[in-house]
Amino acid sequence: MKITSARVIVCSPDRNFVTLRIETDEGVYGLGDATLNGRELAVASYLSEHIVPCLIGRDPFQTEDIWQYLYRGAYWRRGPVTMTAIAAVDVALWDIKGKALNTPVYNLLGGKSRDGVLVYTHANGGDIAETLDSVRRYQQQGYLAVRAQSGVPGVSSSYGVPKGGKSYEPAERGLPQESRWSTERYLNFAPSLFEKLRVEIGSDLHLLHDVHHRLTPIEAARLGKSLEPYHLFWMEDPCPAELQEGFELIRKHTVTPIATGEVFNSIWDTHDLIRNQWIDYIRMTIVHGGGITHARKTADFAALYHVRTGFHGATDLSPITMAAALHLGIAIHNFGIQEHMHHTTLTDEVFPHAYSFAEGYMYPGDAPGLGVDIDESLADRHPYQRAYLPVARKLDGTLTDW
Ligand code: EZ4
Ligand code: CO
Repeated sequence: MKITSARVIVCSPDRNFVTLRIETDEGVYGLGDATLNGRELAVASYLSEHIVPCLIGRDPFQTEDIWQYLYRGAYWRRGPVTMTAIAAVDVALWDIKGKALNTPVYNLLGGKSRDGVLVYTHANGGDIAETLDSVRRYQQQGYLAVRAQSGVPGVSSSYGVPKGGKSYEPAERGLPQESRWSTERYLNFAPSLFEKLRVEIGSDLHLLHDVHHRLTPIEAARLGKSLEPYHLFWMEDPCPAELQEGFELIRKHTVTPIATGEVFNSIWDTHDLIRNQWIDYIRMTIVHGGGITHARKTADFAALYHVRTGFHGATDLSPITMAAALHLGIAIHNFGIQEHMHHTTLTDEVFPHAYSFAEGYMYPGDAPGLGVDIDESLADRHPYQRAYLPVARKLDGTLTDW
């Protein structure tokens, strides 16, 4: 089997997505997600200008060699643009392998290790009462794990909380929005959110919370300690993780489990965090971390240190990445939980898929390959629109981590 052509499809069915479609001489094609939120066209051009010409004529079954060729062969390694482009190729090739062998991708990764993939979704509200309502709604829909975010009193906008009654979407069309942040107000407020949730909801529901890189290690240590009575499933991204040893300080002070890595793009970003057991869950996504080939290696490395997976699964990860995460998640032994933030109906129509949700778990489905397709005529009717993630400033105007 040979790769005969590949092309990039950029569309915006309610939000931007970049998709790579690889064709073969046997008529089988594969799809890979190449979406990097707010930097979409950089990856599209990396693929079409620099990668696609190198793929023609190669054997699509050689996922390892092609991965090494694109990683080592480029000389310039790592970084979100490069690793997202490599991921798109890698995922499309696994899709082709599955279709050519007439089997779901999870069978090529070791087969099913569990019945279903535990997922969590996002509850949010402007205040504690609204967040409580939102948590209850998802619990009624069958979710066993819910991430809770709430507006912070005295801060005009908060991460994870939608404006104007729409569902929450991190990127917005136009130029970057500016949001506000106060560590002091947040740290004073956050324990009262989880105290109320535990009093009203009880002990069984898994509660998660995303700090979104806003704290220093000692501030995160205080937060983790103050949340211990409410036994969170995890505290996510407590600090920016460029300084991996910062997590050692958090770890010394609290037993609240820690998840990080949604902005990582290589196993090297996880190295110290995992081998020192400073984290409990690794979130590096298939789409931004070099595809199924590299995510599998990272998960296997993590398994040695009792670290489980908790892959990023926000709306900027297309249904192709969601499917890839479900196939990998059902196969690996050290799976922890999968994020599931709902795509809009229009996004789901552009990417028809075999995966499904029932009673707290998701299932990749039994279609050959990844089980996701793209409706290109519908995609064409929703062209790319420039969009960015917000930036955040402290109350005095200092730019801080969003
Ligand atoms: O901010 O996906 O856990 N989920 C998140 C997301 C991220 C966006 C960035 O593109 O933190 O909301
Ligand atoms: Co997050």
